[in-house]
Amino acid sequence: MAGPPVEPLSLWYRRPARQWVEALPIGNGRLGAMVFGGVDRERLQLNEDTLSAGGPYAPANTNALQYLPEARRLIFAGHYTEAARLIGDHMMAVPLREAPYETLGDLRLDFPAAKTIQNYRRDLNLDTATGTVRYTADGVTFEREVFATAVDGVIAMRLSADQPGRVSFQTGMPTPQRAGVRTMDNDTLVMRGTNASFGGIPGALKFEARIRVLARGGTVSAGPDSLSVERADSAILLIAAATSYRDFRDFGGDPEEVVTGQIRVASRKSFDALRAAHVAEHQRLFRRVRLDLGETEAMQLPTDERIKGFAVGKDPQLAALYFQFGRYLLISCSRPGGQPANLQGLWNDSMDPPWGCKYTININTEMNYWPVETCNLGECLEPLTAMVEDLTVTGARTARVQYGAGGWVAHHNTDLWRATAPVDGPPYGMWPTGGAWLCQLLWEHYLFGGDHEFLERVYPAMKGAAQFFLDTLVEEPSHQWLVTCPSLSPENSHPYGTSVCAGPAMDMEILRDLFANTMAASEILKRDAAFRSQLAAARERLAPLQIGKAGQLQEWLEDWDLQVPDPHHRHVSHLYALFPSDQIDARATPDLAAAARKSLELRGDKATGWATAWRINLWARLHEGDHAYDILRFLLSPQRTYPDMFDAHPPFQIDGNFGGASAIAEMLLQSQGGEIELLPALPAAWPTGSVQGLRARGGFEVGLAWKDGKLTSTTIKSLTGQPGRLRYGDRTRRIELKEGKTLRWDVRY
Ligand code: FUC
Repeated sequence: MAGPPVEPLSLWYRRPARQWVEALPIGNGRLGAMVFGGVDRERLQLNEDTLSAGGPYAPANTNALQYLPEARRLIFAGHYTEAARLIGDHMMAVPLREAPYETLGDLRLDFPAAKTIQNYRRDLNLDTATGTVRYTADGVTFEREVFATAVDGVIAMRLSADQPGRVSFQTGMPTPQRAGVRTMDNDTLVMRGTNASFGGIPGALKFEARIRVLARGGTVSAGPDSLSVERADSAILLIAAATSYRDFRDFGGDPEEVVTGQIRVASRKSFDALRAAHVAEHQRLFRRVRLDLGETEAMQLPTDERIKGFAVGKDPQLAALYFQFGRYLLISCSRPGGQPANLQGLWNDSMDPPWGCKYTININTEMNYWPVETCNLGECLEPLTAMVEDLTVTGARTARVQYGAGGWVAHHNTDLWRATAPVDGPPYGMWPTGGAWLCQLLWEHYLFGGDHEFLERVYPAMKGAAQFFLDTLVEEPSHQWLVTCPSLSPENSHPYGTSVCAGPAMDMEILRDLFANTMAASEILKRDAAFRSQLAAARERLAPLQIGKAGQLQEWLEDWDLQVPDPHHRHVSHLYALFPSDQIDARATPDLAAAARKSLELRGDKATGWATAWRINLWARLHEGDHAYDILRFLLSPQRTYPDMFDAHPPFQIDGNFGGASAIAEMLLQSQGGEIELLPALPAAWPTGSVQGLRARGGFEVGLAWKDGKLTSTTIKSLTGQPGRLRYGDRTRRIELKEGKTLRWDVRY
């Protein structure tokens, strides 16, 4: 029986994947594959990140504006279901759904049948971002290595054997797309197709995938749509794919030119050279953070068995593996030039995936990017930044058409075509604060890195988002607070038959951040003083955080929390103020922190994958390490983690992986509210350990070591030369380091 791989940061199994959530993901930010590792048949399920349905479209509802005053009147009069009906009839996007993201198809390799299989193992090495399948069939040991390289743009796979002339297989490329497959030049498979339509929007994209087989020894022969390799010593497969998508307005790219170019360049390099460049690029990002939570015997077991045992056993390294898997996934699905991580990152085997496998921006997309700064992967934010820039264009139209407002707005979802109008139905879609929340991630990137040019770049997006709300906030009748209306507290029904309402706490919290951040940015950039005062005045008048009669943080303007139809609802939107924001802080605002805690208790610990991950981040912010860990045990159980470590909503949704990685970082280091707090929520389950390379606001890189639950040493490197303050328990220490300088702090007891 095969034992574990040498590299402990590996996922590994003693069986091929039987279902998709057992297969292992690889990706170069744009092109991805799920590797099944079969013995008779290898399956690589392929994705290209611009292969969505449809083409450019403008879904804003041109009738909506005339109904806006009536919708507001009904809401303020307490006629919520009537308001929801009116909104559903007249104010939703056309079409009502957005463009789904779709699979490209599969690469199949069929191998000659074998009688006996021994020592089977497949693994995914997170440190080299390489998948390996190894087994002995009838006495011959076969090996497949596969990776997706961001350097050369292709997926490369090598098939080899320990005896000459034993590598034989036949290829196939099945796909549910409208596409044809043919062979070329006796060594290449070409798939050409056009994307699907959706909701009356015709498919506008062309796409092409190419697979070139380079065999050493043996023969390669071509049939009409498949290649056969017979008795080779080894073979290399190079896989490229592209669509004609250039941006949300332009689908005139030439996919053939892209893929032929990539295959041509990659064919001239050896497999080892491709791999060396790939590994170096991956490790440039991946190796920035090291986490050691201790090692136990459980590490000898395959990953799926460890997931089954995590909740009950002692396996701290599995939490470290989960953390690093989150970082691995972000590097693999969100690189400059590609699309942002969607609901499944990059990996989807369906033409009709859950929630369209696109961008749900009322939590899920933001959660995907929670680990980006703390876990030292700032570059991976770039696709999201670029998407927000697109949304300022499409969202300006939605603001004008549906609200008669300036600036830009994005509701709860978007897609490849950057749709911004309210979709799916009033209780989900009628929420204008999605774009504003995305802007918070851009500001955080500035806080963590101090990149002035970046702030220059994103300031117009922040300003435009704020402008929309200056133009659309309205006075609510009881206190004359400024509120959003119509809106909702994401997807949670209040006691009056719908979620549609005015001024939910989350909106107020997001806008307090958006306005404060935009004001701060305008000051740093020395511009828009008059606009800044407008924001300050409006911010003062936003509805405040309120504590309800159960001592909970109120989710709505009214104290409805105890009368809701679903008291354990997955969304904990009003707790945005505690995490990811810092408006509620365990030390600075203890009363509000107690209220947030009460709300968390009322909601309960167990929820869908992402909602479970959010709860862990929140408990970490309350400095409750053991409680956070307790919920992590649930997240890392088969109920919320598939055998391949993908998060189970269920079904698979990648946000839980990213939220979980973020939560582990929050347990070890926090930097909101002007202090860098060391081990703020360390659970008893991790008494001894160390971490290097976590990032803190103010431009710091932090290393920590602890023993018997106590911090022993800290190294802190300043990347920007800004001053800061360290905290460990009650001890604090001011730091002033020049840019690039490191300080070591050994705590004495
Ligand atoms: C939101 C959540 C669901 C799901 C979907 C993609 O609507 O409420 O749980 O995650 O996004």
